[in-house]
Amino acid sequence: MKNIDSRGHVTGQSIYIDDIPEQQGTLHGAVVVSPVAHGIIRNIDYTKAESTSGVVRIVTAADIPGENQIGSIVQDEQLFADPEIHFKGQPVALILANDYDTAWEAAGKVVFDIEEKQPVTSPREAAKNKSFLVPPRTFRQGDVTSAFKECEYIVKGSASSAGQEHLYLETQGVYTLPSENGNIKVFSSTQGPTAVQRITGHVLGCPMHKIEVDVNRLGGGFGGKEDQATPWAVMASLGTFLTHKAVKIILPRHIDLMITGKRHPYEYDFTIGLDKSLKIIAFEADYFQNGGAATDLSPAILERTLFHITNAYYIPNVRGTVYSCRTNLPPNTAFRGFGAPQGMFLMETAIAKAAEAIGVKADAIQKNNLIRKGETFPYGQSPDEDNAVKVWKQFDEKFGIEKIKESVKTYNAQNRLTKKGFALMPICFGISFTNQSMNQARALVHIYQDGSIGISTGAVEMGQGVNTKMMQVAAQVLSVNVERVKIETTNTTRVSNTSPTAASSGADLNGKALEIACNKLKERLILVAAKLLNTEADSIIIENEKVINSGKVSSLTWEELVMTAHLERVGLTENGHYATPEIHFDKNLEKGHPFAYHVFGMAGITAVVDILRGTYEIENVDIVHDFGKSMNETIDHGQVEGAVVQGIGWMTIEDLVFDEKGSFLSNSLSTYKVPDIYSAPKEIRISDLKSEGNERAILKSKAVGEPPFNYGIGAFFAIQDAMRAFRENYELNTSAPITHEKVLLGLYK
Ligand code: MTE
Ligand code: LUZ
Ligand code: MOS
Repeated sequence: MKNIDSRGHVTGQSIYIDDIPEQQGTLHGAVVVSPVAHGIIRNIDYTKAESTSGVVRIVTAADIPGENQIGSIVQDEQLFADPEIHFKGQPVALILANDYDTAWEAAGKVVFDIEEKQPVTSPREAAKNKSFLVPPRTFRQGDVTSAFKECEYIVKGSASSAGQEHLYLETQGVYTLPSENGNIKVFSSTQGPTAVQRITGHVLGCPMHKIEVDVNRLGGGFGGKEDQATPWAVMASLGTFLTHKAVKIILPRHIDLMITGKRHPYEYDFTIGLDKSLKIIAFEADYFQNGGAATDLSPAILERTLFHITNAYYIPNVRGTVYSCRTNLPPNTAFRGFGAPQGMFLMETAIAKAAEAIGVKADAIQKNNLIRKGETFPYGQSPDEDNAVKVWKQFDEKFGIEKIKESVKTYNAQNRLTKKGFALMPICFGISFTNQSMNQARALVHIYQDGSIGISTGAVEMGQGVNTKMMQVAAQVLSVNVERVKIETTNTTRVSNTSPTAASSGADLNGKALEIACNKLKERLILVAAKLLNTEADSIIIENEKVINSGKVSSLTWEELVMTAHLERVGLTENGHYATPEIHFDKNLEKGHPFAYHVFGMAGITAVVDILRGTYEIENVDIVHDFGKSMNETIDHGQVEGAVVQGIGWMTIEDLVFDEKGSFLSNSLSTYKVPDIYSAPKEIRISDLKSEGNERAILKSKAVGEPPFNYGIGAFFAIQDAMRAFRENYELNTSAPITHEKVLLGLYK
């Protein structure tokens, strides 16, 4: 089945927040933001803004009827800074005007009097001051101290990885409508409708039932709208609450870039120890996460880093500690991978450094340490499948590791001014929210009198194709043509208490809930059919819209069956509730079984470096990926391709630059480069791992949204492998991204 949104997207007919027809009298909101990163507000002068023609009202912290607090895990983030400012770009007020231009122009006329304080931007500096968002956490397995004594090789080092801007094509936005009795309808570009509903209620001081959140689709989220779509929705709702008018806020791109959080930059210290046979015996590391000025999702991201510190490997002795450091940057947030890429990056860096010191190729170490069934990750769970090893084997059969290495060698012998490099990147990603209670979902299904079907779930469509997958689930379970199925918007009035669509588990959780609801309806229809055909329920099946009675196709059509059921007063609406079974985790022991299953895979990346310019291209990416039994290969391959390109961007050209005062300098698309069609790999070949799939995955089709992001990490090592072909004594640069500038400097140190 094709993605149902493809046509609308390419013809411009898909509806995003800014495309919703405006109600008469709609006000436009502009956010007034702090001009400095740290300080105390002495005074704010709104006179010039207020007197701008077209400005209707200025909303400040003083107007909040409930609490000026939007923190989700820890309540440490104000909607409007009052009186202390913690990052540059922090919202302090909202200007409501008759049109968009007037609102943003007036926002620029606000005059601040701030007592400035020294900002902190480095996580190591914050750690020195013991300035943490939450206490550090440590995962352990075995005993590293005694294990290091047994090691033949011990390599120590430091590393860092930068942040990353989400660059969803649709910037943050919301449209709120007033309703009677103070009720508010919120159209939000959010991955978390319930978070918007709950926090709006909290700030307005009203129950959640007064707030209806509706999400049609997002023009991309990538985690950037898991938590950080909330403030704008709350501000607009507050505007509607105060003025009884519709309010729209759409962040201009440069404001969105400046004030929203990004992927967490990390700094790392590690020690890795191997025996003579290249088995990794011990690994020890400290991770300094740059959390920014408020907690946001940092504790959950910290946790996912710990779950992935050993990537796809079994290491008997491990100690990893993550420090969540408070700095004066915008609060960093969820981004595809959610801390796992940082964990995997350090593991691969440690392996590459060890390989460099020992004088072997990294893949000799990688291959030798892949995790197998029965072996445990530091958090106590074992993989259900031997897929790490299977992936490696299938990759070698399909693409030929030695063959690729030989061709790179030959190329380098024949070319002086360009050099090729190659790296392998195995991955293993745990599927489930690491917070157990979030692993639940609901779905609502109506079968209408004419046999058509309307489905609602808690899943949010953000380009990943979850709506298409939901329609497939309903059509497959009810065994009807997919044309009969309509997917409704994601709406808190129809489906309540949703987890955000995140952790790659949107399709699994909501699909399972939907499967349950559809099965209940199907059972009921079978009873009706049995009565009509004068037989027992267990001799009836519904298949491709036909009723089959003891193996024989009856004359009863789907439409007749549905209408009869309705006339017989049989309910044609059902709810499904799903909670992932068996998962658990003990935070005191830091052990348990947090994941429904794991997704495995491996990429081989070939890069070409221009020796004179320091520029590079990613020539090709070969992948064996564990889709389970993919329910939609077009969508799933699209997810892998998009994720790979995004991962490569993080490791190569995307460079966030802040100055020491906490100002974001690369806040335009001319200074912050994301991969475009020219810098994307010339070729991506994807081979599906031969697999039976996994029962915990929807229709055995494994979650695919985030895991393949991590393949991009291979580009960091492939590029430096090419550099070593030019300069034999080149030492691995462990600071990502490996920009063109760094390559040029590294070639001619
Ligand atoms: N694909 C597109 N096109 N746009 C997105 O915003 N977000 C990613 C991934 N793929 C994203 C995407 C992230 S961060 C997640 S967690 C998953 O999609 C969420 O959707 P799923 O749970 O349905 O896979
Ligand atoms: N969000 C979250 C996530 O709240 N918990 C998670 O475990 C997670 N994992 C990946 C992406 N988002
Ligand atoms: Mo994705 S980072 O879980 O939204």
